[in-house]
Amino acid sequence: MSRLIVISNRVSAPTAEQPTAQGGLAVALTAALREADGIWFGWSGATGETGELAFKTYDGVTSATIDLPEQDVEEYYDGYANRTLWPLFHYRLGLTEFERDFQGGYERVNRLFADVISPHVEPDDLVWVHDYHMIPLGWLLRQQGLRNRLGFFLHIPWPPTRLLTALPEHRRLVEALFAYDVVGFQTAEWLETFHDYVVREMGGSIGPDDLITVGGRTIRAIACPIGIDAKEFIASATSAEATRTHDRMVDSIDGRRLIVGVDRLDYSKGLEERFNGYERFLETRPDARARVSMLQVAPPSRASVQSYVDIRAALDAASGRINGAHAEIDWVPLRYVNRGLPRSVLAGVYRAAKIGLVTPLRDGMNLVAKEFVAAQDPEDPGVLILSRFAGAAAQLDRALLINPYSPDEMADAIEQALAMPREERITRWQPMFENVRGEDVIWWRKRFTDVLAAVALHEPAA
Ligand code: ADQ
Repeated sequence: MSRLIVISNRVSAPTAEQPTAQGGLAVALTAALREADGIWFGWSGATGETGELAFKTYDGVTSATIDLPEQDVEEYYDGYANRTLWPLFHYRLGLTEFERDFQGGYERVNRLFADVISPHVEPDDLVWVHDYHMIPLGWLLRQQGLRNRLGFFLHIPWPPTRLLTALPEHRRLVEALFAYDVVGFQTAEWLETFHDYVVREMGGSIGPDDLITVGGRTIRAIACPIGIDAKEFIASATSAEATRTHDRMVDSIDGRRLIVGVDRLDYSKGLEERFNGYERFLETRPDARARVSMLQVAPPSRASVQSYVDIRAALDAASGRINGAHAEIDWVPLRYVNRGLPRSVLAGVYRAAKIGLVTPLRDGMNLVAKEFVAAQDPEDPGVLILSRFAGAAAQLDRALLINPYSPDEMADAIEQALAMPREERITRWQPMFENVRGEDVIWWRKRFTDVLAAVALHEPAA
């Protein structure tokens, strides 16, 4: 069996300080790394002079991290990753910054990763690179002479060709993807937009069996939707901690129905539009105060980037406006909490909710939607209201799918969910639950690595 090498911006393998893997991706990859005796490489998250890779082995899993100088963090991470690629790939051209220095930092850090990692890769290893921070890494590893099977998975959407071409170095970025043997996207939709670029901009051709050829090089590009650690999450929804949280939530809403939103505080998650949709519901349904209460949990992220400071200020203003206009002495329409919650508490919150509002403007997948489905009581499940622009909508198509830009559609969907009879809620929830349980994160990891393991070793160009 080949070893597995995972490379991503940050490493979330368990350590002595943090012994349980955090999040589905960490769980799936940790299990695979343990089985395959692999290594997970990435940035330590610390700034400082770049020294040697720091290796740590905990509970059978080895991680290797490196510090990055402040300028690299500013240009590569805050800059090119979070101020250029993230907004562009989420269709937000107006928020995208085009700075040569950012691109320089991005290439420098990718080159550094290639330099420090390649001596640790053995010829038989499967190498799996993750996400938009590391697109050129495969090409740089090939420059070091690596002939290994190389895979890349994009966790975020692939943008339409007409948007992507606004990036001055778009061609160079996409060409680098052809150094990999397998490139994975979350949905068939992102895969199709990738095909469109390859055909229009590169004169490539799309063949059978997920094959794509450009010039003399053929790679496999697949749709491979990520899932959650379903088994663990389903179990945690009925744990003592989740049950305590559930009861606490139910007590706090005094017979009303709970609407819940849980997101990283990011403009792609459509939080401002969600608040506006809820506000429209309150304005147009005078009896709303007797019927609902909303909880939005959104821990701040990427606070060193101005657009994140701006979205936070906009949400503070919107929540203040909504509560100012609609609160009663004994009722607050919107509880807005700016911090993360432990997973079992989160599971209890989802289970107490009658409506899960998951309304990103654009999202590669969105695991919150899957967690909400997994946490429901099978006898009395809540209703998922899901943005049609989330990757998850392709699998969770029995949710109430809405256009998150429309406050009226959102208000109507809330009304429809509140009125939905129990039988219909069960009929909609059941197939979604089967999907979340079947296509979980272990399924995803296995599907990707099986495709990767089946490709032939790379032939260097003659
Ligand atoms: P993210 O944009 O970070 O990830 P998402 O899939 O929505 O997004 O959530 C990631 C995790 O964060 C979920 O497990 C969720 O429970 C957790 N989380 C969010 N808010 C939380 C809170 N307040 N407290 C505790 N936990 C919280 C990127 C892409 C997504 C893609 C994932 C995985 O943007 O589209 O689904 O990668 O590929």
